Amino acid sequence: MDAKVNSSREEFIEDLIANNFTTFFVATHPKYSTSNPAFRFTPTPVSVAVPYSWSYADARERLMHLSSLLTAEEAERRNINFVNPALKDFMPAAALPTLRGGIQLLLPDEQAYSHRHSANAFRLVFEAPKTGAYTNVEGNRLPMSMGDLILTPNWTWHDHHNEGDSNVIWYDGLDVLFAYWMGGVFYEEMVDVTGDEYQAVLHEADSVTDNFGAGMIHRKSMYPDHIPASDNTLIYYPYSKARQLLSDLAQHGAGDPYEGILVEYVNPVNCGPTFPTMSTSLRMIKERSTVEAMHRTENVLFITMEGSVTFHLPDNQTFTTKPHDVTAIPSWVPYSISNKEQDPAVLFSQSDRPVFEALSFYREEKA
Ligand code: GTQ
Ligand code: FE2
Repeated sequence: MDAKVNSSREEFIEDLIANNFTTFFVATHPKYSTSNPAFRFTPTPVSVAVPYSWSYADARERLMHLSSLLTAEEAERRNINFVNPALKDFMPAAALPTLRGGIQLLLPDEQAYSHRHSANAFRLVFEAPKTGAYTNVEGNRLPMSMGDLILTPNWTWHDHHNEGDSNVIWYDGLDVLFAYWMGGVFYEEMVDVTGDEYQAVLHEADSVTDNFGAGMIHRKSMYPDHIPASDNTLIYYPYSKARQLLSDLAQHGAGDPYEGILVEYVNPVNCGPTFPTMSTSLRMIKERSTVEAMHRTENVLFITMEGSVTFHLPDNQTFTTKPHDVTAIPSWVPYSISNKEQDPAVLFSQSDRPVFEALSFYREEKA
């Protein structure tokens, strides 16, 4: 190719990009190709995010510091969010492309006023007083004890309260990044709708849980496998029941080399995931055992609830976790999880897999 053609091609490309156009040719261009994996179709998914792990001790220290600078009232929600280093410059508070995670604190006698939003959210309790901490979801007082899972589905009113004698700290998981990128975020404060800042307590938690037992089934029994969830009325899953189920399954020899002992929190109406956009599950990895690596099209945040595990990723990257550490695995990144300790480890996970399944983008493959 002569130099003149070459330089006019360069000028053409620069003009195109400067005027907000593009062409497939840029995908193979030495200057532009590397920045454009979404344009040049890759044989398998390449995530915009990177794997990452946040230590609870580091996050908690900053949350406590924040509480000395800001009252719960001033903060609206006093939290520290987990930010994926590859996303921080162009996505708001994203742990993964679709998922937000953070920890939130209420000191004794504090409360966080009622609001509702189109984004689905859940709370997973990390530290709580013996009694007195709760979230009110649509009038239901749902107590917060270590490991309890509380759902605040799309457009449900929720306010948080700490009437106990020590701090309550919980993990907030949301699908709001997905909603944000689609243009689906709506939000409302209760005071603007009703004039009240908080909801009245209309029911206690047993009126929710007594209808559905543990509200969990062994992942292997979920059938059909890929139902998108709609409204889930089971908004409270106490840890004691979930943990007992894992122990029972372990006792009976359950377990899968690629999953460990995996139970999924389900919407009891259709046995589908907890939210249309997010699934939540709890997994036991037995002492001195390893869960083998797979590629999966899901963005998943793991929260170590008990024990310690090591995630093994490509290029010899490893993350070793302690309780309440949060580990992000983007789509298709293969990982194995080993538990080298003398005790079982328990991991909670928050995944956007229901979105992939509903849209027929779900794939998995042994690594
Ligand atoms: O507690 O309602 O971390 O609405 C982000 C958004 C917590 C909450 C978050 C929220 C909440
Ligand atoms: Fe909220």
